Amino acid sequence: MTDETKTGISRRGLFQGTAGAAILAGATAGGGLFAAGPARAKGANVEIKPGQLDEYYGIWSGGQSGEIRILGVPSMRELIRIPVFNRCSATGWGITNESLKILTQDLLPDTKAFLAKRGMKTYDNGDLHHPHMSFTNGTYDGRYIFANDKANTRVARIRCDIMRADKIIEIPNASDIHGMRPQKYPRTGYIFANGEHRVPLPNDGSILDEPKKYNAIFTAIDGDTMEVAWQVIVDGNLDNCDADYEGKYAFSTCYNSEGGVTLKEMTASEEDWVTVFNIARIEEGIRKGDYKVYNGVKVLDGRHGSPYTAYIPVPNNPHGCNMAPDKVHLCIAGKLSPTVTVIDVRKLEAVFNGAEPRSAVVAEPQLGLGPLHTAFDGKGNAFTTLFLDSQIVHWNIDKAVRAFNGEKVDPIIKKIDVEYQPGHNHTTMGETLDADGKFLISLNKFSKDRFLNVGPLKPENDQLIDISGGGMNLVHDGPSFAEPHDAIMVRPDIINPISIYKRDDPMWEEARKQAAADGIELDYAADVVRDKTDPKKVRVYMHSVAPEYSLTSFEVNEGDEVTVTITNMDNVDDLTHGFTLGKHGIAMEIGPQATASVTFTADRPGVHWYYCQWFCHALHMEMRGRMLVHPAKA
Ligand code: CUK
Ligand code: CUA
Ligand code: CA
Repeated sequence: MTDETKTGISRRGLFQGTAGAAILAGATAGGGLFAAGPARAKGANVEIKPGQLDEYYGIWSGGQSGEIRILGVPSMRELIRIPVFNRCSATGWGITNESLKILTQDLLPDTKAFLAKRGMKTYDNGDLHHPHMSFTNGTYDGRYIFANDKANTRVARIRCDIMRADKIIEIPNASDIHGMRPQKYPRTGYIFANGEHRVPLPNDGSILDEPKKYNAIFTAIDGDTMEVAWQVIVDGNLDNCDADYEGKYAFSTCYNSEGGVTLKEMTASEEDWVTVFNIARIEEGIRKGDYKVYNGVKVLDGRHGSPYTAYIPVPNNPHGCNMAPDKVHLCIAGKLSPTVTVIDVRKLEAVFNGAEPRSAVVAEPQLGLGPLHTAFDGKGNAFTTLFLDSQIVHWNIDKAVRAFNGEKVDPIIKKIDVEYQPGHNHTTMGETLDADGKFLISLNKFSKDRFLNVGPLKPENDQLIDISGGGMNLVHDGPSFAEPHDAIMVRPDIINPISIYKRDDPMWEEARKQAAADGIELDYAADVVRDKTDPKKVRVYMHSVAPEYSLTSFEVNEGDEVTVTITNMDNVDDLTHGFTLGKHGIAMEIGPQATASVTFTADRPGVHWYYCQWFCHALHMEMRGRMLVHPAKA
C-alpha cells in the first residue's frame, strides 16, 4: 500500500488529520446552535398554522416500503402516499386490473415466467431510493416523477396530475438499479439509471463464480416512451448518478473499481472513480452501429479506452453525486474519504480529448467523516451530510476551489449536529436552476432515543433546517418509516394535480374497450354480462353515487371468472368510493369520475358482501351489496 495515491491524497494522513478536525468542529457546533435544543425551534417565518398550506411539496422516497410519500414542507405533514412498487391495501394498487397492467406489462419475459411458476403476476416488494421530477431547461416541469427500484431492477414513472404510476419498466441486462436521475437539459429526455451490482451478461448460469467476467451496466431510458434507449457497459460498478445542465454528460460514482464481490475486495484499492458518460458520443456510436444487442437493447462498450466514457480517479468508495446549480461544479462525496471531490464540467471536454482525467478536479476539501450527499443553496454554497460525524457541513464551493489552488482560505462555513447519521440531504428546488436556498432536509438513518420507544425497529428521523438567513436553524424533526433515502422539495406552482378524474383517462383504457365490446356504457352502468365465447367469464358493471352502488346484488356460479368494473359517477372533489369484497382479498379505490376493475375467480359458494371502504357519506356503512355464488353442480 502506498501512502501517496494518484489523487494526491494520503489516506492514512487524511483520516488522522480530519478525525481531529472533525472533533474540534463538533465541539464548536455542539456549543453553538442547537446541540440539546428543542425539536421545534420558534422560527416565526416557518410556522404553518392549522388550515394553512405549505410552501413546498416534499416528494419523499419510501425506501424498502416501495412507495412514495408526499409531505408538505415546512410543516412536514404527510399528505398522501403513492403506491409504486408495493401492494396497497387501501387503494388496491397491485390488486386492480388497472394497476396490475402497469405492474406487469413491462416485466421481461423470463421474469414473467419465473413469477408465474410461483403463482405471482408481479413482485410484491420494491426498494425505492430516488424520486426525481422531469425537467425542462434545467428546472422541474411538473410532468412526471421517476423512481428506481433497486430490489427488482425497475424504473417507474408517476404522473403528477393524478399522482399514480403509469409506467413501470424492468431494465434488462443490468442488475439492481440504484442511482437514477433525469436529464436536466434541454428536457427529460433521458432517465439515467445505474445498475449497481456487477453480473454476467447474459446472466443465464453459463458464468457463475467468475467475478472478472461480471459487468455493471448504465442505462438511458426515454422518459416519453419509457423504453430503454441504450445501455453502456462500464468498468467497475455504478452507485449514484446525476446529469449536467447542458445535456452533455451524465456522471456516476463507482465504489467497486476493484471488481470485488466481498467488502474486503471492494475497499481494497486506494481509489475508485467517477464515470463520465459523453451523451453526444454515445448517440453517435448508436447511429454508427457500434453496439451489440442484448435482450433487444443496444449496448455499447464503455470500458476503459472507449470514446464514450471517462474515468476520473477519486478517493476510495465515493457515494453521492450531485451537480451544483451553478452549472459548473459536480460534487462527489468521499464516504471513506473525508473529502468531497469537485469536478469542473467545463474541463471534461479536454479530458475526452486526452487530457489527464484528474485535470477536471478543481477542489477536494476535507469536510469531515463519512460524507455521503451534497445539496446546494443556489448561492454558491453546499451542504454535505457527514454520516460518521452525524453532522451537516455548510461550505463554500468557490473557497474550496481557491484553497485547492493554494490560497489560505477555509471553505467550511459551519457544521451542525443532526440526529443521527444522515444519508441524503436536499434543499428546496436544490437540484434545479431555481435552487432558492430556503430549506434543507436532512434524512437521518437513526432516531435512537429521540421518540417514544416503539420496539426494536425504530423510525428514522427527518430534520428540516431553515437556511434562508444564510445560517442553519433546525425547525422540525419527525419520525419516518423505512426508509426515505432521498427527497425533493418542489414549489407548488410547478405541480398541478387534478381533483376529479377525466372520464377519458388512459388508466382504464382496457375497461373502456371491454365495455364497448360488451355494448355497455360505463357511465351509469348496472349490468351483468356473460362472455359469449367463454361462458365461465362474467363481467359485472356498476356505478356508484354516494351512498349507493347501482347493483345491490349480482349472481355468479362457482368457478366463474368474475370481473367487477365500477365507475364513480360522483363529480365532487374528495369523494372517493371503494369496493371491498369480503373474504376475497379484494379492495380498490374508485376516485371521483374514475373507473376501476378487478378480476377474480368466484370459488367460494355462498353470500359475500361487498362494501365501500372509503368513508363517503353519512350512510357509508349502508353502501354495500351481495355477491351470490351458486355452488357448482356436482
Ligand atoms: S443512496 Cu441511500 S443514503 Cu440509495 Cu441515494 Cu445514499
Ligand atoms: Cu362510498 Cu363509502
Ligand atoms: Ca473501492
